[in-house]
Amino acid sequence: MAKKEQGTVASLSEDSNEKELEKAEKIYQQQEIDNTPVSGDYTASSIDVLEGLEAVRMRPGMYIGTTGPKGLHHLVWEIIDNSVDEALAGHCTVIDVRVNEDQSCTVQDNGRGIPTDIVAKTGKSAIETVFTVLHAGGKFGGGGYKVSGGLHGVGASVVNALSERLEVEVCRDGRVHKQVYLRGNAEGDLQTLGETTQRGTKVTFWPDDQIFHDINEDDERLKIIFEWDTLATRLREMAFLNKGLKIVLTDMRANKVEGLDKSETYHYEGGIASYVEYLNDTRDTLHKPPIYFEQRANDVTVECSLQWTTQYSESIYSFVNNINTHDGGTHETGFRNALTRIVNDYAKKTNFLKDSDDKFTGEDIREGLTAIISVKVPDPQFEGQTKQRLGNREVQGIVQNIAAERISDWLELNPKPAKEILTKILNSKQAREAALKAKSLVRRQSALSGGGLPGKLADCSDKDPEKCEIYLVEGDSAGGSAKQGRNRMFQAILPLRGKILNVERVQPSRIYDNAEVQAMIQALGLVVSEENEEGGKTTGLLRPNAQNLDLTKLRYHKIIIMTDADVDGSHIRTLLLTFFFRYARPVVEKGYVYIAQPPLFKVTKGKRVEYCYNEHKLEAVLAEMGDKVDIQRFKGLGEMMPEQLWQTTMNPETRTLKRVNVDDTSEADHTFDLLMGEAVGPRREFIEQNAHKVGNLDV
Ligand code: 28G
Repeated sequence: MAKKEQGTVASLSEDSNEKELEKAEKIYQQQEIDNTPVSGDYTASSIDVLEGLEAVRMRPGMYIGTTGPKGLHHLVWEIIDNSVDEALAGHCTVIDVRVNEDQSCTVQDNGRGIPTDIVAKTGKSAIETVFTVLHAGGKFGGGGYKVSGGLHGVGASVVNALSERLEVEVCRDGRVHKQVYLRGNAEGDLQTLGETTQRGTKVTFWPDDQIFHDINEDDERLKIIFEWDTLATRLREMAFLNKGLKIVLTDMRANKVEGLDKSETYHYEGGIASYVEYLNDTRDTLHKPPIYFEQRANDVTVECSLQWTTQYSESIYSFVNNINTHDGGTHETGFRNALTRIVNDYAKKTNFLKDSDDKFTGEDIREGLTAIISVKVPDPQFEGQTKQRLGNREVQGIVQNIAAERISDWLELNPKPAKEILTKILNSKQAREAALKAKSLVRRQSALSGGGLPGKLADCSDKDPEKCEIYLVEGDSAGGSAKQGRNRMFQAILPLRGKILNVERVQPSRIYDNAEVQAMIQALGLVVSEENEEGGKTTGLLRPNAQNLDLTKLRYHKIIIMTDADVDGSHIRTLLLTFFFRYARPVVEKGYVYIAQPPLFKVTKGKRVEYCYNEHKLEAVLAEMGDKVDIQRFKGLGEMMPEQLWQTTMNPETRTLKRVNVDDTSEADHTFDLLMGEAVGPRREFIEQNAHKVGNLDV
């Protein structure tokens, strides 16, 4: 069997139910495989020869990232961006998005319609220019914001190049105009079809199978199709970020299969304040409605909304020109600085903090806070490895000034909720101080008992984190087999006893009280670096959603969760994933967390032995081997011999690992609240709504 470590999907399960939830599974998005076609004789000199859209078909990855699922959906985002630009210009109020039965996609807006007159530079109509001339990187005709990919608002030609067929219909000046393209080339001239009283643009495209495909476990080529949840999440977000804009999503495929009208409308007059309400809908809030303000300064529009909850995690999401800036940047820094300063000033002024007291730290203040920061910047500079951090220096001061003034105003005008908020903040300050004391106590104790590693860890001999892996194993008996079966050079084993703490329901400082969590923190080397008062570095406490984990202290770059393939096993896996997502998210984001895939069946015929990892594979093997075979079903890891466990699940040459990866943090945040949090009603509802999808899950 080939070595397979490309990730697939991890799943979560509900407490006492054998129900795997597809939506929860979406938290851990499939790791993208970049199967961009490689053209053998593509050399520097041939770049000059490449004309127009051929370049896009030759190197699709350069324009849309990947030719996997992400790239396919990127086509929709590019087309929608043009409609959103038309909305931002004040001419479009409704965008209709449809996935059709034949796996094509239609986007329609009620904007002005793309002009039909000839553009001097190209000698073609504006419509044909938009769809056949590549405008990568720059702004075109004053329309469209430039964003991280450099394509935003000018990507229609890229979509056209990567579509087997694309049809555009424009209603403008009382007439309907239509043109069809095949793989980027106009099939004929722009036609005038007839008269209309409507205005707007409608585009249908059929993604090219020659470009887009995926690969499954058996290395078979698969067609990629549009996914409802991916489209719904992004379109909902778009509607939140552009208040008043109405976006309708309809899945015609579902309509055919189930006879249902699968359609959702996203339309929020409250904009990002509605977004905060949506994110907090399962949390208890300290005040209603969320704080909201919008203000413009020097061509930069700043929009913020914030609301405190009784939770412990901090959920701050920032956007620039409707694009999520996962790594923050100057706008987020400006917001954080303003918040810390203004809350401390107000606490002093109202005598909540005495002059002799230590100030609140930013983290004290942000505990339980949900906030959205959305800025519109004419010429954004994106920095960092993934270009997801805003770099424009001038934006920091602008956001800082606006946020300071408006948050301060709100506190002055709302003394009652302000007091609730300060009480909560004081509480987190005190919990932090108490936990720090307790932690240094624990550290002193463990130093006395010798070394910082937990006793039940069977460590590996190599010390290079890049080469090392740790198996987090459910139960002592499986832990024993794993210890005997492993390669002790680079594989460490940490057996975990019983249920892991549900970190979603305890105060952050209490996670250190739990023995299993404590063992994991020590074994993995989960360390937080904080700046102290003197500007030096000290070790801090793990905090939910904190980004300051010191990854250089991490002892293994493969953290492999190995649990039984049953209800308890999947519950333990969920609890572990919750811990990593909340308290060590950078580790998940780096792609260091994996899920082991132990076999479910062993099929023996004479001397031949086959291990099967799912029912589908079992059927295939049985069909191939014919009758009178012996089938053994493994009920748990503990049933396997050490050698068997090594061969099927731990040997890098033969095992399959699933890599866990988080694509959409805000949606994952929301889903974890739902699944692991305190609100029972919404959780039940969520499970009921998603239970029917259980059949097609990959457990
Ligand atoms: C439905 C799917 C995607 C669009 C417009 C509207 C205009 C436009 C689009 O102009 C740039 C600028 C002038 C030629 C602009 C209409 C000004 C006046 C527009 C879309 C190039 C293109 N009237 N709506 N492009 N022009 N919707 N939706 O693509 O010089 S693209």
